[in-house]
Amino acid sequence: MTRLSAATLGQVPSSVQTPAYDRSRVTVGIVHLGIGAFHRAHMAAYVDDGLADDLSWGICGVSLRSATTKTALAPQDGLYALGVQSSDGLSPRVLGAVTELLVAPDEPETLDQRLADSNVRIVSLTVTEKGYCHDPATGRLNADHPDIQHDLNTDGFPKSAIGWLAYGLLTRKAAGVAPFTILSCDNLPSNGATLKQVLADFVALKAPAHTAWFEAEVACPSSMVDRIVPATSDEDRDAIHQATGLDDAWPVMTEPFSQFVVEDRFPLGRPNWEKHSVTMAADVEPFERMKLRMLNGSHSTLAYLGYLAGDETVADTMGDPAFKALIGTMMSDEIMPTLSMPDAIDLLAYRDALLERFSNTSLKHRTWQIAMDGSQKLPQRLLGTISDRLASGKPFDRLALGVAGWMRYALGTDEQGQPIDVRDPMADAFKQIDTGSADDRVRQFLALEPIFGTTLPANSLFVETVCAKLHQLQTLGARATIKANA
Ligand code: CS2
Repeated sequence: MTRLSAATLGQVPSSVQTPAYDRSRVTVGIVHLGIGAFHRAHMAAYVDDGLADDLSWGICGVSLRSATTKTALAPQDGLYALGVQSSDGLSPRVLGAVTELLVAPDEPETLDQRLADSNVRIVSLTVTEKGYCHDPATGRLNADHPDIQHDLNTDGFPKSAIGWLAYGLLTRKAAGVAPFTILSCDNLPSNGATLKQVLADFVALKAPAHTAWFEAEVACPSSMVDRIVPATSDEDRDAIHQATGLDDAWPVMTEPFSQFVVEDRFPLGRPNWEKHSVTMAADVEPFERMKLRMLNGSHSTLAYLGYLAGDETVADTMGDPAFKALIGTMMSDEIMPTLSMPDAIDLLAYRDALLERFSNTSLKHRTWQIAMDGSQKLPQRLLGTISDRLASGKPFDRLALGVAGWMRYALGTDEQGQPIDVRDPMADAFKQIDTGSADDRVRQFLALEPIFGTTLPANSLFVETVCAKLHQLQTLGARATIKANA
């Protein structure tokens, strides 16, 4: 079988879109930390579009831990297929924007050189919520995080994304090279500002003499990123092989929808994204909040309750009319009133499009995958919305059910008594929650301050509502609870 690579790219059928530029002339202008499936299906596609106009924005894709992406893609010269799946079938495209791959722990010197290179003008990152090593409730650096402790105490190369960003910035400063622009592409509220604060906290501890310079000179624009990208399966690899005639060790699969809203603040320049369907905006925050609360808040609620009810994928959850109604009403009645959007945005249409996207049966997006890292996701997906509802004296029952669903899931045993593989940086703390009544358990969960802070747990209406929902889940089970709350 022939493997996809620069040498075999010409064998791809003409119906499959391939890079519309001379890849051999592309130079690296972007270093991306966290070269996982999401980046490869989202930002890399916009960068690929822009390379036809300017060859100086190639991507050096960096893995901060494992070598699996490089092992899969280096023999393919960084090429891979993006499979867009809709009810009309699979439409693949080969992307060429990633021209170099690095594994930080294996080749730190090369990463150091790249970050110092004045041709690199953007360092972007998709390291997931936990990669920010912060306290999700406050948005500040968790200086006790083991990787941050390592990075603060070493004179050598760092481990964390935060450590690498600071390292790269300080190296450039020492060499008189202007700082790169840092573009966060993670699902965090005000992701640019959050990143800047976490980095400022780090710089204040690591290089206090440089805090004023960091504050004044380093730009961290915010972005709203949206595209559903399930983990790739062997079935997907087979489908890509069928469609392209070539073997691809790690294609990425996605939906037709894609959205990228970027705050336009790039002191050293950027690709001409506005020509390629990116919304360049002065203020991204309303879009971020809309997406985090509507899409991701719904996703997490679907993931926890759906997993407990035995739904393997998000599309399966939408197969239950009561569940679909519950999520639709949660969005229109409990989330939408908390959002204030520019006039051109029709939130009801956005909601309906989300229900459609969640119903895409050709995407196998596992509830278990979305359920991961709940401790890092809950504040921006559900808790902020609940705080706003409480402040305006409005009901928040379905949102509270989402929180109770997370608690029921995080207890680690499903409704058949089988263990749940709970992946979360705080999983050890969940194991300490003992088997008491629903009320006892809720109180123990709410004592986890990095997630809940101190204000919500002191609100008796919030506590009572979550207790009632967890009690319902424990006595009726997830499927009947969904029906009762639809
Ligand atoms: C999902 C997101 O895994 C998750 O937590 O909610 O990855 C979601 O698919 C994306 O944010 C969609 O843009």
